[in-house]
Amino acid sequence: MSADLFGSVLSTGLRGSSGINTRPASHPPAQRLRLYDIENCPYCRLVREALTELNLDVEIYPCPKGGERFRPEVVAMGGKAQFPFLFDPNDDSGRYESLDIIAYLYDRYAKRRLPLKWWPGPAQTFSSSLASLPRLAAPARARPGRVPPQMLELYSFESSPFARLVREELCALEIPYIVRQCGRTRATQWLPPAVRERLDLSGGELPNRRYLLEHTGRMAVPYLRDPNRGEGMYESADIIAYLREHYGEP
Ligand SMILES: N[C@@H](CCC(=O)N[C@@H](CS)C(=O)NCC(=O)O)C(=O)O
Repeated sequence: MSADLFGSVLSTGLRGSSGINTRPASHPPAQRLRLYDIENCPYCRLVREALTELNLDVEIYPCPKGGERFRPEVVAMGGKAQFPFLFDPNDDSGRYESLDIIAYLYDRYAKRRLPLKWWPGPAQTFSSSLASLPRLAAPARARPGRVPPQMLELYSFESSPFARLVREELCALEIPYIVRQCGRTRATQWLPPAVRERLDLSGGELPNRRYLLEHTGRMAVPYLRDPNRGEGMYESADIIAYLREHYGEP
């Protein structure tokens, strides 16, 4: 296991089962939400976990340190460069503050009480800060990259240690992308993909998981779909190499 992956696994472990299991929102938005974030920001992680837990696909606009691509949009919309910032195109509203954003998502799109785990907000923030530590050495500052004409799509869930490595690259290159949520709804989905395939347990009722199974014959994350080049691929290392080759600047 590489040091990078080890750090990412540690980060996942520090958040327990957060950002993995899903109970889909009962009233999902008509238009996709937009999250301006920094990959290793502890506050942003909490919001992304809640989005996985509600099965809400989201457009991510990465705003790494030193980034100049999307940070000005946040300042223009909300008045300051603070992340996370959620823009909801369904009512043209924008909001800062991770815990407020999470409360908004549950209230507006799930129409249910905030789950108990979110009540001690500062404890969640503290644990998310610990989870950021193993990734402090990861490349986090903006590097020159090109924005694809059509948004890339990352099939994943927040706490996948492999998906995190891909998101770190997308963030550093300031490439916007759509997260296609593939959270788990059944205990058998915790088994490794190869075991599930052998036992014919792949799939599940969530549309994005079904999409992968139908279009690729497998269900694993991360999976990157690039509509610009008609490509789709598994394996975090291959995805990162692909991003560098096609969207990084030499
Ligand atoms: N209380 C806020 C804290 C947000 C915060 O401090 N975010 C940091 C990133 S971790 C930030 O926006 N820093 C400014 C910058 O990166 O330029 C929340 O929960 O959302």
